[in-house]
Amino acid sequence: MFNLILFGPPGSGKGTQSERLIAKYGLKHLSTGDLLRNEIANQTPLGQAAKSIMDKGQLVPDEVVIEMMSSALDNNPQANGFLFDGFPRTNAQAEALDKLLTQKGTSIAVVLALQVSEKELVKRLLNRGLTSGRSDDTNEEVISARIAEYEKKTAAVADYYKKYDKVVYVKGEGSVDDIFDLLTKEIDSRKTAA
Ligand code: B4P
Repeated sequence: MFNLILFGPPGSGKGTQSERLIAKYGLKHLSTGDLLRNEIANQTPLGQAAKSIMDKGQLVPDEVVIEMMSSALDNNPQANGFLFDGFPRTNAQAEALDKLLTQKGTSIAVVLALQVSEKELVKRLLNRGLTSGRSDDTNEEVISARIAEYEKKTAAVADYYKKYDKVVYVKGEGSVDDIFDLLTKEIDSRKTAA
């Protein structure tokens, strides 16, 4: 099993690159953002509670996303590897993910961390907001709040994985194709070594 985390601030290209990476490597894509938006679309109690938090640009409580991720892992027993996108976003989530994967006899192979300037992040998210219909992408104040949440709670997750020497930083600015090439080089070198 090959499991990887695509890491980075909001708008860094996690969703964009995930789609291509899962197609190339046959991994199961688990995006907490997508799972939460699915709950919102289905008007579940979880989705209704999450929507107001997401609309403010804040993180949904750890216990909610951890439970959601635990179910998603259980629902995919045939997967030959997972790509985690937007998860973990806090150290508590990282510890929980380690436990869940250990229970399944596997672990994270690598954390690929996309680096993008704040100016570029805001530009991309406002641009996506023009067409995505995502309420958290249309308001610059909410976008700033999301970036601030990332700095405050999520950036430290990279330090958590650095302890295990699993973090690789990748330049997230440039063409989608060029960034994809950088990511695949990192993955291929680890898959060969594994
Ligand atoms: P997510 O759905 O994870 O949203 P994101 O971080 O904004 O998106 P992503 O990084 O995937 O977007 P991408 O760059 O691909 O989270 C949304 C919310 O859900 C969070 O704010 C939080 O409230 C909640 N949530 C999710 N997970 C959680 C967790 N674990 N714990 C607690 N709360 C959680 O795309 C951005 C734009 O950039 C696109 O328009 C794309 O086309 C463009 N783009 C991509 N690559 C580009 C490039 N190279 N050049 C130019 N543009 C590019």
